[in-house]
Amino acid sequence: MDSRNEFNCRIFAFIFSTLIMVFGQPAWSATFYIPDPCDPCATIQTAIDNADSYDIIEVAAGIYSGDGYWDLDFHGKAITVISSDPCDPCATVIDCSDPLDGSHRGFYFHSGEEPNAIVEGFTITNGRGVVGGGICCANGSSPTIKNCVISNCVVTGIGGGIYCDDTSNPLISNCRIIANSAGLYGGAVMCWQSSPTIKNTIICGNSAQNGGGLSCLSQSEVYVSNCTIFSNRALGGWGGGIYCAYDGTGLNIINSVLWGNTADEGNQIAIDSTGHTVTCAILYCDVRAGLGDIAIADPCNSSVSWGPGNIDKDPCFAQPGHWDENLLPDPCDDFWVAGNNYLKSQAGRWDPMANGGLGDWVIDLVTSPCIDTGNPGSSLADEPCDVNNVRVNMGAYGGTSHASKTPPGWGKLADLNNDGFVNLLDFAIMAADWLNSQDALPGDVNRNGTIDIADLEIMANQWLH
Ligand SMILES: [Ca+2]
Ligand SMILES: [Ca+2]
Ligand SMILES: [Ca+2]
Ligand SMILES: [Ca+2]
Repeated sequence: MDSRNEFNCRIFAFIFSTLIMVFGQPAWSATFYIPDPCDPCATIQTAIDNADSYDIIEVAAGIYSGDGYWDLDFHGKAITVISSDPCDPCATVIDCSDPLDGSHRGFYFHSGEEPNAIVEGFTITNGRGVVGGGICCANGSSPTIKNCVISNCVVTGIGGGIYCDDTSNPLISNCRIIANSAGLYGGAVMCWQSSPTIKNTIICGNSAQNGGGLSCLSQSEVYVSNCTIFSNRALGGWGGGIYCAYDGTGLNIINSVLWGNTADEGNQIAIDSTGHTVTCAILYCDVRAGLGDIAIADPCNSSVSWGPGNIDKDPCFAQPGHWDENLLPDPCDDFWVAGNNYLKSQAGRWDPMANGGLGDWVIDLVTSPCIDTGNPGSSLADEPCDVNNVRVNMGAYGGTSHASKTPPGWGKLADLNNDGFVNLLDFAIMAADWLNSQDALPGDVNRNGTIDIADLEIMANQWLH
């Protein structure tokens, strides 16, 4: 290539990358609208079939059902399927219920999709089948699923809401996975040799035989941050909230709430490690009954890395949902009555129903112990900017613009182990990582990526408070 051509190539590459940086998509990408005013036969699936990389398919509010609106297949494309109001997933519904009793799910990713294959802002409901009632990710498919509600999906096998199989590592963020069920494993999410990241997500009111909420099996390395895992049930089995089993499986959970889950063994978490190696790290979480609600089948093979910063205190949800036993004691016909899992606060809690349904901040009589007790080194991200807000909250709304607010004097930045005091125990946690540079280390209280004298100075100022 002569120097002039090389120069032109570089200019083109610069313009291309600038366009992607500025607009998040190339300027020549197309947007398809569903319904399409020019083509009454167009469906979400025909739009996907006609789309090229970086195209967007925008779906208007409404309830969609039938061929072309369920079992949606991206064919490996890097496209975005988004509702016209992605902040209100309840307005745009993919209803998989089939009057002919067929089995359908919302999305089927099986062509190696990558994180730039995006589903955003939908409710996916009434899916049926054997695996993955709402969404199935298989064959190394790792899409992004955000701002979605996945509810009332039922499978006879595994993964009532979402199934991840064979090195499929989706990002699941800002979702609500509610009232789904699986006959065997993973009422909400099932992972088999897959490593999803699940963040800012509510997993509640789901059920399965094992792993009422989440099941992680066979070389799955699952990352859970800022999630609320509440009132899921293992019916006659292990792991009400989370079930982990088989060699090489790892569970990493931080800044999350595990509360009110039930099972025969391991109400909140069960590690079924007989003959297998399973690892589990839990830090800055509110776990009901603490280690007492975590069952380990074979402690010689597996371990729980516990803390720092775990607590066992009523999270004070604004309006926790509950199971209705449906007049009969048999749990199989019970149904979930949805609530909301915002944390009560004397300084302000977001109430989506206030102000005539537009949402507004309201004041409570108590403050949740999950407010400002997340990892001191974690970013506050989009939490309300306020001088009293010194740490990220635990639970699904921590790090979001709807995180409950911090009363004056409530947050203790340098209380690294959440025992209410700043003392030698906290210093020991900071000292263990001294001069280490890594994201979100608990002792990095000024959150600049390194633990050094500046962090120690902050701790010294709060010493013995
Ligand atoms: Ca019942
Ligand atoms: Ca906070
Ligand atoms: Ca402390
Ligand atoms: Ca620092």
